[in-house]
Amino acid sequence: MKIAVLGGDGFVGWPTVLHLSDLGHEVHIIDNLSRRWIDTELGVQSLTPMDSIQERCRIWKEVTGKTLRFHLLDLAKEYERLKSWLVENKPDAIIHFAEQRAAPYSMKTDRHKVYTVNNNVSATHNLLAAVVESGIDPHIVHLGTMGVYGYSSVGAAIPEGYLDVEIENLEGEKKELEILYPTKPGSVYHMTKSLDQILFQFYAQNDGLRITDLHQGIVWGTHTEQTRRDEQLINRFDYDGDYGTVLNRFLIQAAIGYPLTVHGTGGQTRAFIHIQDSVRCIELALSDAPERGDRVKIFNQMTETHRVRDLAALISKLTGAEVMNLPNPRKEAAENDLIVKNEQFLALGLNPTTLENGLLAEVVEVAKKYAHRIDRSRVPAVSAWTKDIAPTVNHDP
Ligand code: USQ
Repeated sequence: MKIAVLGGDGFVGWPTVLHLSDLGHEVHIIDNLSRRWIDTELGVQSLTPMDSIQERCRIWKEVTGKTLRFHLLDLAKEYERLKSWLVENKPDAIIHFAEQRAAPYSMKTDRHKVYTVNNNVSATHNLLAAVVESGIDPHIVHLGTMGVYGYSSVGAAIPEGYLDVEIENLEGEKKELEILYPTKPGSVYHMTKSLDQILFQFYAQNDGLRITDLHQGIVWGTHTEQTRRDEQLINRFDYDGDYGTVLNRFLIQAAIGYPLTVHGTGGQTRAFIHIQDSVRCIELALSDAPERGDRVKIFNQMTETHRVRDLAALISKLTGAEVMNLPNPRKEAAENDLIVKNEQFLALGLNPTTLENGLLAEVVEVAKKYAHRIDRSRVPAVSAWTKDIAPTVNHDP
């Protein structure tokens, strides 16, 4: 297939590009390199040293003989260029990762909220409008988030996107209705992914676009089979308070002797997936495209759930790291349960990589190798969800 990977320079985008290219697909990366600009804005860098995207593509060609094409294009701002690109290139599939993906970054200031909404919602809508206008029929696969569901503990499993409900009509008769699972986003970032769902629903129903939305959990790990092949193919790896995600942060903190930064009681339960499974799920989703006229296909892209304090305890046991309970900079339930259905990917053949010591240790090793690149003062999470929440102070012991 000819596949366009929008956001192909990012943390999940890059390993996906390599995975799909390795499978023999013709892969085009479309990216505005905004994630690299945000590094500059925040004054932090990936733990791992990353080459330019052009250099990464050159190395991949050297290692495998396979060509990756890179197109510098801003999806949210360059609508006409996007449309022309689609008309000229007619991709069979489009993987859409091109959104600002950090919840803390989206809550930093009003400017960051506005940027996240403008960027994410425009990127998605521009893509959908351009696909309709260009008359092509690609399978659009979007990377959404488990966070659209919210984390209220109702004691029931979260279904894959849709909920069957029963309502009573005016005659008092019971009627069945299938609805999108009600969204309850916990940040402006998660809110944009909730808005994306409505855009997808409309364009699937109105224009017959073929769309798959992947509700992904928190990704952990860094290497995939392909990024391991050459030092210069290495994936980016975030440790800072805005972009670093919880499990990877704990592993990096353990590697540099920084106490594990548990927010509040650590009673938050979240869904997780290893980066290797993440790229495999994209492959599986591509193999199971919806037909024109189908509703949006929604998968829960996660393999296991864990409570934050249990993860901290596990890593502490593994590495001897200290655990530190901090005031939570976020507005979120202090404790929640989470049960998630993920049968669709299992039925398609996903063999989950679960949290096992070997892979956890591998991340600690990577972090130790590049520890000299870490600025410890950037480890605390300082973006507060509301003005009355005091930002977490620098607690470096
Ligand atoms: N947390 C800590 N300590 C830390 C960092 C986080 O206790 O040092 C807690 C947070 O308060 C939160 C939980 O860990 O309760 C998860 O935080 P996170 O930063 O790992 O994940 P989140 O902000 O939800 O966002 C990440 C990705 C996002 C993706 C989402 C999937 O950045 O792109 O959509 O995970 S999900 O969480 O399932 O919505």
